[in-house]
Amino acid sequence: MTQVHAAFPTAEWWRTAVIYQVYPRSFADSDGDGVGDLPGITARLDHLARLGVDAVWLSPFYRSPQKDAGYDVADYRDIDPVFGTLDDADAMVAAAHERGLRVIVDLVPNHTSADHAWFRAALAAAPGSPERARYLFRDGKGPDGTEPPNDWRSVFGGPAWTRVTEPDGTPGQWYLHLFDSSQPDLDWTHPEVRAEFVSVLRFWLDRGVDGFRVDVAHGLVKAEGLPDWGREVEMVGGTVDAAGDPAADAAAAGEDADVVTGAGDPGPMFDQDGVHEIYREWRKVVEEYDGERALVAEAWVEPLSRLARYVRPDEMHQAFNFTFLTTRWDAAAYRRVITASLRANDAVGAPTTWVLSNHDVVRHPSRLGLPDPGSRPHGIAATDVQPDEELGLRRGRAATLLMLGLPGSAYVYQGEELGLPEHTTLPDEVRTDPAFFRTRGTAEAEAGRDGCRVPLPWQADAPAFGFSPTGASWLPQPREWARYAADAQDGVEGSTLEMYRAALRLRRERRLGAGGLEWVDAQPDVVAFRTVDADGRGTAVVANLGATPVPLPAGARVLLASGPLGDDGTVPADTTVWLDA
Ligand code: TEU
Repeated sequence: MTQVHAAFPTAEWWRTAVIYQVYPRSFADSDGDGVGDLPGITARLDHLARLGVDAVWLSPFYRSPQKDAGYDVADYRDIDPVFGTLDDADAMVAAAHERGLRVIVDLVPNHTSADHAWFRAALAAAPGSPERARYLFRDGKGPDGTEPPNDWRSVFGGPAWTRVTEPDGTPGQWYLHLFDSSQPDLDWTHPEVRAEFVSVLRFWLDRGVDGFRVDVAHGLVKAEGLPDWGREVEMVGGTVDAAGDPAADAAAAGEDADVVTGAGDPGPMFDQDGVHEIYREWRKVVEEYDGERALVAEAWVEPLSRLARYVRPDEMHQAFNFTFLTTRWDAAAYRRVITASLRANDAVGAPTTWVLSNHDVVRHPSRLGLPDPGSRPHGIAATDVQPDEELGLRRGRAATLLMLGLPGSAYVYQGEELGLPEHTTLPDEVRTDPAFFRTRGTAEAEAGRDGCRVPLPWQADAPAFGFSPTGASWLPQPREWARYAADAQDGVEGSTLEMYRAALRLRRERRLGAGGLEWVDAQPDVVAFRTVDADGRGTAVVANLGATPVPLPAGARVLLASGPLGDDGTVPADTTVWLDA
């Protein structure tokens, strides 16, 4: 046995928390307009308390034209009418706290919406004006400025620059947007931008939120002079160069290059050293408040040792582990990513986080049901190869028990506790993701992220499966989802919902989040580790990622399994068990 991570006795909540991601549009709709809202969330908080999570993170609910589902914020201090009011937000936070659930809100500092008062003022003002200085306006290249200022591409496809028409009607300057053209990037060298976000942090801290998930945390600062890059940017799974050789990037990326899923050079737009200064300032702000408020980095940064720079003692508290999320269904790959994650975070005294699904990626049961299990397409359309739903669910449950047994903090994306698959046959007419529109008809065409954002099924027999009182739903739910409905799984032995509840209960009772981790010798296709709490109580996790059953250790007492075990006391293929050990 090799110990790679030591147990610790007591800890701040964010070191071990299981955090549930609510995607407000799609969680629960109280007023029947087909879009989820804050009163809907409040009314369903008992589901989360009963599930046994520690905290809730909500994707953006701020005032927004919803061009990127709320990640385009027009007013950081108000709620979009589609989601409710500030009073509804206060009521939701209070109701969560009454149930012992902490609340993390989403902060989107890299860009505003084009509808934000600052950007409207910038458009109305002249080149070189103070109003434009808060964003990244530049003159175009070429004799008439008809070429973009540099060669950067948007993460959602197409150029990262859009040309404006000046107030006098002439073709004018260009502004930078790493995402949609409706999401102009702020200039974080500007003191007003910095001051504004500290003020926004305080606004929500004063209202009692427990922390912030920081969107595109690696993007705020750009390299001086905005130099050309000569490459495409693809945030998830790192960067892919023109020659398409991610392996070469990985080899160059440092000591844990073997677990890098493809990144190397982050380019002049990401992971610049200057971002860390911003988070040091924010850390000081949140520490002025009581109650261990936390900052979580959404930073697609690799290798893991580089990501760990965001969670140094005076910066953020957690960073999403996307290297784990993008790991293929392969035991050796899981062993490597787990070891590298724990080592990198232990080196800076931060907890490791674990995540399999969120609102940007194909749901993990569907990814694991693909011919290349665990690969990560940018959405799945009806014309694409379809995942094997049954196999995917089996592996998805096994992956979940593997994840929830690990020390540190884990994220659960709404609906994964129901075993929900991706909606893989949405018609193009209902899609809303800007990545779909910006890549449409190109060689890089993406179905986009709508398929993981379909409203939740609560009741098998109700209109819209109980998502809304009227049966309205902003995206259609597959008819087969009746069998995934929460009420169809409640109290049903072996259901995915009951598996999540049992896992979270055991995780809490056995303090798995604060446990150490030692690898147990096992067959090549098996991930097996043991964790021991501060009182010496051990739990073993055995995940069989191979094709043949493996025997349980002699005398093992099974606590929980992701699927039926063999009559002969074996762990079948694509199954994880937790053992008292
Ligand atoms: O995501 C940043 C990001 O990396 C994703 O855009 C990712 O590259 C993309 O989903 C590829 O599949 C954050 C938010 O999570 C996302 O929802 C927003 O669209 C984006 O920022 C812009 O705010």
